[in-house]
Amino acid sequence: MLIKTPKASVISESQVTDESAYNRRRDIIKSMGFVGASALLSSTPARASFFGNDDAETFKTEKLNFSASSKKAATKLTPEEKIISHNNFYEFGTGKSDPVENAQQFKVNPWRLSIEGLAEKPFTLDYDDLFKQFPLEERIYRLRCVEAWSMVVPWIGFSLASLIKKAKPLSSAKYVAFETLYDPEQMPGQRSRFAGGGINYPYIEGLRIDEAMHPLTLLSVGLYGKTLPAQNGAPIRLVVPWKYGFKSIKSITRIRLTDKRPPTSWNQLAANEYGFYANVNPNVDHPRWSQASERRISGAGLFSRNRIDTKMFNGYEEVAALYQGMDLRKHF
Ligand SMILES: Nc1nc2c(c(=O)[nH]1)N[C@H]1C(S)=C(S)[C@@H](COP(=O)(O)O)O[C@H]1N2
Ligand SMILES: [Mo]
Repeated sequence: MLIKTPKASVISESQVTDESAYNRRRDIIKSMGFVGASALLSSTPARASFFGNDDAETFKTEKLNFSASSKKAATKLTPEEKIISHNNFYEFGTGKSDPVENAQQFKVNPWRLSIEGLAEKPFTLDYDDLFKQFPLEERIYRLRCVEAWSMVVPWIGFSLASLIKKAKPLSSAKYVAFETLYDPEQMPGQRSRFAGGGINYPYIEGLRIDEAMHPLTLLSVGLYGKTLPAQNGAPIRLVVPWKYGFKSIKSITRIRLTDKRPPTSWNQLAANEYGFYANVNPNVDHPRWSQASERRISGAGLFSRNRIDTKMFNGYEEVAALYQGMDLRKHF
């Protein structure tokens, strides 16, 4: 989300890096089973990766059992190879192809996710519990990044509400705070402020309790029928489809019920640009760009990227009642 303007003298260097990164990404996607990805580069000779390490194993995903969404036929999904190779996950680098390149060795099993704070029955889930404690369902949602691109993703998961209900929240619980894994050994972006885009790790996010309990709010453990790839936030991440993508925090280890509004990572970094609510809103521009439209990442071709109008609440108007009487310019 930070705009980089390279000096003329470094442009040739960054072009070389981009090309190597592109080849590396193509190799990883190929080794994940997307053989078709090679066709994109048919005119470019294979070359050694800038990052080396070409023989390293890629992160393994597994098939999930879930109830399929009935909306599938009606919605044009973003192709899987796009969803898993164009990512924001600053713990693995700030470039769009950094996560797929740098997260392949990420260890997610064992995992511990705790739900704690203002609850009668706090508990912890281990890796297997993430897939077994709650029935899994497919939810096809639009994901709108604050940077004005979007995708349509077939997530698999369960409502955050079912997890929170199980913990029996106290009536004093007004907000829910989320925290991503903190592990600089595995996450290169956490080793320095520069590598991680200035964020003070661990990445933290938050919702009001009524937003958290809304049936659309999902804890996702998979996409396209399988467990999440590392770069998409394995083993478990939040998906709040009516808010900008940065609210959908990845690789969560802690969920805490609290009576105070929790601090959030992007708001800490630039409060004038990223609010706590971050509801998708075509009428409130980012200070540095318009939010009236977005680039929908769709077809597999490099140039099949369409500009479409952005809708209020990303088209999920059923959440409007949550914000009745609030000035959404002030609470952006
Ligand atoms: N921990 C963590 N969660 C994160 C981010 C991040 O950098 N770190 N990026 C956010 C942003 S800006 C977006 S748009 C979405 C992207 O999700 P995707 O890569 O699965 O499309 O993840 C969000 N969750
Ligand atoms: Mo984003």
